[in-house]
Amino acid sequence: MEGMKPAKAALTGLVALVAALAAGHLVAAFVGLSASPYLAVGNAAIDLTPSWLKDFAVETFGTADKLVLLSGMAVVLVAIGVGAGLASRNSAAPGSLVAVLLGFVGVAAVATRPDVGALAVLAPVASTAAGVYVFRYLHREAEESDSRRSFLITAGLAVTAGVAGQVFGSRTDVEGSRQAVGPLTPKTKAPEIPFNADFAKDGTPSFITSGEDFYRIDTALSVPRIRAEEWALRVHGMVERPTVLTFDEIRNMDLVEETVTLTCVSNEVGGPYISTGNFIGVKIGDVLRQAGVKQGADQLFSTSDDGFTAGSPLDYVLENGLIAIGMNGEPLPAEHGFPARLVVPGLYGYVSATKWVTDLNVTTFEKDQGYWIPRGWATRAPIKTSSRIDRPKRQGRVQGKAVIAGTAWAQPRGVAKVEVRIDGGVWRETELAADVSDTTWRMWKIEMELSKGSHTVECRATDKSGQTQDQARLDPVPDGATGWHSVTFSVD
Ligand SMILES: Nc1nc2c(c(=O)[nH]1)N[C@H]1C(S)=C(S)[C@@H](COP(=O)(O)O)O[C@H]1N2
Ligand SMILES: [Mo]
Repeated sequence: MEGMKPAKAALTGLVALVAALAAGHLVAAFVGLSASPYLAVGNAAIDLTPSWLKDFAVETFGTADKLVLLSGMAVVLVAIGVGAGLASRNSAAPGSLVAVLLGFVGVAAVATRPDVGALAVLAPVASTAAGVYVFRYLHREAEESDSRRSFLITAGLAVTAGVAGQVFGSRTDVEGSRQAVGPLTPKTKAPEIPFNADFAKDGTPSFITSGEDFYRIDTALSVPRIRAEEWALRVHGMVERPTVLTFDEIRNMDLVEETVTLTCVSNEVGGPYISTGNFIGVKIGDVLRQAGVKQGADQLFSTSDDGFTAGSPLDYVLENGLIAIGMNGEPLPAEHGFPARLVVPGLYGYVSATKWVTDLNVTTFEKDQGYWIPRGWATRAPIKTSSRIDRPKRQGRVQGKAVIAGTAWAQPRGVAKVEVRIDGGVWRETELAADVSDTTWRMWKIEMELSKGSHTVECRATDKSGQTQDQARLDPVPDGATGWHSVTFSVD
């Protein structure tokens, strides 16, 4: 045998690879989409990524980090597929071996996924079988004069299988389930947001963030798709009466509505990971007191459907935490935790705000550690008093009088004062927008007559306990960034 032409050999590897991924994706549609080898390997990679690399990825790509990861994996896989094809010009053995080895990686990744059952390994097994079979088949066909047809048909079948998997896998009708929830009527409504709670006209965010604009941070490559009818919340651990609550049981309890600003610990100074919503739900305290918290417990350990965990100080969440089922008058958006999530004003999201929550374990900090703790983040993380300049933008241009505006937050202490200074001069107090609640952000603005040319503005907030935000520049790791936000702009 003289060996296959390189282009054809490469194509053999590539089509076999696509067939393998597609077969896995199709089977995953029936055993849980996150069993799809591609997604499972991606998710495993996220969980295994060292903290420094993860921090780098978030810093560099922001919330596009997942897209970057999936694209990077695609590039690596294509290289492996092409390489395996090229290495198999004289025999199908090397390519078959590569398919089996990739299969092992897939099985290992799926077997360690917390959100799929035992049947899930069928997906990577199907992937491996399809990869080996298609590779050997195309390898044989390649010798025929009319091999083009076989390649086209196989590639077509593979793409169809992959698309079918995606369609079936996403068939869980989350939207339908959200619609079916109907209106959520809180017994106590959040106070009406006054019209002067933001300075949106002057460049601050609007006080309430819409579902689409709400920042999104999570480790999930595919948004968990859970119907409210199939969802339940287990309450257990150091409690007298462990219970399981259905969605209907929760919605029929006394619902409260609270306006809360959520904040991410990985926000850089001046960063965007902060938003405010009207959350509807039940007090965590109501649920836990019904279950009867035992002496000695100090942590509420919450777990999501996809295996993310967060540990919150028990005393604090008993008083302040919500099991939220609604946001801004509607059931939670799927990306923000439908059917239910935790919301604890005053704590960063990673130690409190578990989305798609399915399990509440009353425990101790000694015994259990949340997802981010072994990855270098602090166990206890109250929100730091902070402020941000939203206008002018960096390198922005201002005509005439300069309006400087932004937001400040210090949940749950509340914001008492925001000051700005220009070019390191004297601090000047800004005008604060209406004070909605100590658990929300507060907008501010100031109008200034400035000389033409370049200027740098800095801001700093003081909370209601009298604490002014730290000037020292600290990175987000391990418990939130500090430092004054500064923006350089020019006056024309
Ligand atoms: N299931 C799950 N819940 C999660 C996370 C996650 O990775 N998985 N991330 C947390 C973090 S770090 C933050 S800041 C908030 C963000 O909530 P949002 O995406 O609704 O804004 O969710 C928290 N809840
Ligand atoms: Mo976060």
